[in-house]
Amino acid sequence: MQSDSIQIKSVEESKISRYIIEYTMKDWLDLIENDVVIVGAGPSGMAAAYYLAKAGLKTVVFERRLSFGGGIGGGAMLFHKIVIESPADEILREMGIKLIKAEEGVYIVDTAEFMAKLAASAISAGAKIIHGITVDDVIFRENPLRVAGVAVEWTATQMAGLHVDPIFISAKAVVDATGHDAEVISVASRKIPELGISIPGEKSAYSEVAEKLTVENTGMVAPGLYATGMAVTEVKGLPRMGPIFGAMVLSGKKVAEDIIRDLRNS
Ligand code: 48H
Ligand code: FE2
Repeated sequence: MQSDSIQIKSVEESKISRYIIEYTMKDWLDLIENDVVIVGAGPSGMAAAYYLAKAGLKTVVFERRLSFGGGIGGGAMLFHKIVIESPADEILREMGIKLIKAEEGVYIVDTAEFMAKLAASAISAGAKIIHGITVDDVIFRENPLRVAGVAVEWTATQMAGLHVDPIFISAKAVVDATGHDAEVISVASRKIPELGISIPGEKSAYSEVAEKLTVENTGMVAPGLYATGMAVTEVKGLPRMGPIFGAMVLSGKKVAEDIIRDLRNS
């Protein structure tokens, strides 16, 4: 069967498979060693990835799901608008995200546009985002004591409950951007008690102070291990802020600035 109007280049099935495997494996070989591994492609993780990659650091984001955005897509009660307040609007403007002004310094954004353009900005800046991967442990070193990378596994393998060992990925800095559960810091605190991390857990809502506290407390929690976004509220015992996202992108920017400074000084 041949059509006269459209000439689509034919590619054999075996070639399609070869290209996919060959180019995926090239990437994976390159992903073994990184400046920064970010766990979670929510608002804080993607904002961090954008600023880290923009500064020239080799940055990879591992995301458990097959989508970007974390809690953005669900918004509040599944409504498709979210609230952003100054000065976070500057970050969104930089990424070309449309803002509707609700009042001085308070803006409304579409969830789909926010997710898509955050991801596009991080990728265009040079960050790699890999979907369908769950981080379930960290690598550590003694003398000096530090976190030196992560253990990764297919999310599908975990969901199937199969006993499959992970592979290890090294990084000079690991960022927990996993949201409310602070999964990476939680596993590090449990399995490496020498790090001295104790997790008080997030408090109930107090939006007016929560955002400022979350951004201020963003940063290193142990050598090589950083918290951003809602992971900060969990690890530092801060109140939650509800469906407002300014602090998430500001926290992502702050963790990036801290890592850039720390890696330059080391
Ligand atoms: C790989 C993982 C793993 C893992 C989780 O929840 P997120 O959106 O996180 P933040 O902190 O960037 O944003 C929080 C925001 O969405 C929110 O919930 C707010 C502002 N709440 C306020 C309130 O009061 O409730 O994204 C985390 C991402 C998700 O995409 C997860 O799938 C992913 O991380 N993830 N990926 N390995 N172990 N754990
Ligand atoms: Fe939340």
